[in-house]
Amino acid sequence: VDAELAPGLILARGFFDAAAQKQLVADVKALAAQSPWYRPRMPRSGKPFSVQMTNCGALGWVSDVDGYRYQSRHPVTGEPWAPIPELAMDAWSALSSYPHPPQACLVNLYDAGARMGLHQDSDEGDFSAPVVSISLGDTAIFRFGGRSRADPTRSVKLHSGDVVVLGGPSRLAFHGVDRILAGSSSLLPGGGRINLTLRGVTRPM
Ligand code: MD5
Ligand code: FE
Repeated sequence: VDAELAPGLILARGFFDAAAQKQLVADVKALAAQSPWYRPRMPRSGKPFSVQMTNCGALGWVSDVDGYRYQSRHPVTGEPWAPIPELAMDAWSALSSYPHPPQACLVNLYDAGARMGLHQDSDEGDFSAPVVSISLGDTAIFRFGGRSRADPTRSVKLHSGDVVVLGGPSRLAFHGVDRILAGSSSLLPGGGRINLTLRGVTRPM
C-alpha cells in the first residue's frame, strides 16, 4: 500500500514483485552494456563519487569538474543513452499522475560503502514533473527533509521493489542515502543496490 511520508512524497512499497525486480536487473545489465557504469566527479574538486552511474532515456544527468548537467550522450563513450526499460516506464505511468513521458533516467549503483550526501535535485529546467525513484537490491537508509538544508530530516528504509514518487512540495526537498545495508537482498549477484530515477528535464511543449 502507498504511504504519504510528507506532502507530495509517496512510498509505493513492494510496487515491483520478485519477477519484475529480476527483469529490471536484466534490463539494467543490458543497458549498462550499451552505456557502461562510470564514476562521476564532483564539480570543482574533481573528487570521485562513491556511487557509480549510467543513464537511459533521451537525456542523462552527468557530473564532472565543470559542473552538473543533462546531456544526450555518454560522457566516456560519446554514444547516445539506451532506452528506458519498459517496466520503469510502467511505474512512471502508474504513479506519476503526469501526462508526459520521462525524459531522463539516472541509474545509480551503490556498493556496500557507497552513499549520497544530502542534496536537492535542481538541475532540471522545469520542476512540474515529479521524480519517480525505483529501488533494487540491498536496502537503503534514505533521508529526506524540507526545501531548506537546515530543515529537520527523517529517514526511511527503501527495500528492493519499492518505488518513491516525489512531487509537489517534495520535489525540491533535500534528500540523500545515508548507507546501504549490505547483505539485505540477494537480488544482485555481488550484492549492492541499484536506483533508477526517472525525471522530466525541460518544460513540456
Ligand atoms: C537514490 N537518488 O536512492 C536517490 C533516490 C539522485 C538521488 O537522490 O539524485 O540520484 S532519488 C530521491 C529523490 C529525488 C527527488 C526528491 C527527493 C528524493 N526528495 O524530495 O526526497 O539513489
Ligand atoms: Fe537526488
